Amino acid sequence: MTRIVVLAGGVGGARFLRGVREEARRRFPDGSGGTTAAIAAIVNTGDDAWLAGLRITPDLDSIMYTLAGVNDEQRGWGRLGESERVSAELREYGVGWPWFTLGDLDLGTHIARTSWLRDGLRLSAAVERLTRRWDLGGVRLLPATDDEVETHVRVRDGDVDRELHFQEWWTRYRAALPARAFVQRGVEAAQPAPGVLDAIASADAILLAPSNPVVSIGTVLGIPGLRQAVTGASAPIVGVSPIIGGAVVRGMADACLAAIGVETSAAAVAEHYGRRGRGGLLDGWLVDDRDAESMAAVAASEIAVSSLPLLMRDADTSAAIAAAALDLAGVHR
Ligand code: FO1
Repeated sequence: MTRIVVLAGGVGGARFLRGVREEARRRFPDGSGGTTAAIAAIVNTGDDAWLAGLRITPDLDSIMYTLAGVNDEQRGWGRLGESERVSAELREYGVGWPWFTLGDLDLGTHIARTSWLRDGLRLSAAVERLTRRWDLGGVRLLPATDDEVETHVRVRDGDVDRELHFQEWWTRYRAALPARAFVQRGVEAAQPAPGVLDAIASADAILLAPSNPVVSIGTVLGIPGLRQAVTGASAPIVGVSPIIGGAVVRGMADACLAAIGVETSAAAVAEHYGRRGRGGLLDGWLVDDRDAESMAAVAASEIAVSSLPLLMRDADTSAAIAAAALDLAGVHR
């Protein structure tokens, strides 16, 4: 059985995982439309928050809804056919964040998760129960950690420094307040969630989804022991550039890159991840055709590189990217 591990954040991670699943079905068919491959997503939980008494886990939910086929493809988050009657009531009561909408169907997920957490389940157990309801086509979702590690953003607001929860910076201020630093609160005491280290150790390929390199992939790798497990694994590590044509595809990832002094380019992100064996992660790197000029720089650091269209329009384009990543990882049929 071929084991594929994907480190992922929200929307980019969700679309890429849909492609990995589709390509696995083609490359390792099980004869009934599924795949014999085992796909495990190790998902960022740094965007998570307590809101209106509920535990919200945006990246896990984006991936779950997308793989279940019930996601709002246009908006990029939340449920298809959503309504917002409860959130209107919450706003009237002044409960929660008025700039962060919890849809009625989405609230079903948050209430179920929170009730299980209140019963004493760990996040990974709650995720397992939530995903049991949907058919994710065999993809296993693992939170990077069960511990509450939330990303906060240190911003300069006028002449004062203050820290905002990532979601406030991202959704209320649209990342417009210049970020001076990202802080993962509580990360020192955090541990990888059950199953994470085993999945990494037994992987045949480890893929970095085209998610935010700083607050998604970076946060996953920042969980103590995780980066070492990944760089020490026997599997090749291949990343997919989240930068296309020198720009980010969606979201405001360039604001995050700027905050850590990384140029918004396919080559700069590869350099940021670094060459495996030289303190970095990458054995391979996929760039978009529009960034083909960056291939020489990446190849110069002995990272295998190939180019193809990286805009994930649909399952086919996403599957083609997954195919290129698996090829670069040397995982063939
Ligand atoms: N993003 C927004 O821009 N506005 C929202 O009101 C919003 C609500 C929301 C509720 C649940 C959820 O899981 C995600 C939500 N998001 C919203 C997206 C969220 O900020 C992103 O999915 C990630 O946290 C950033 O990658």
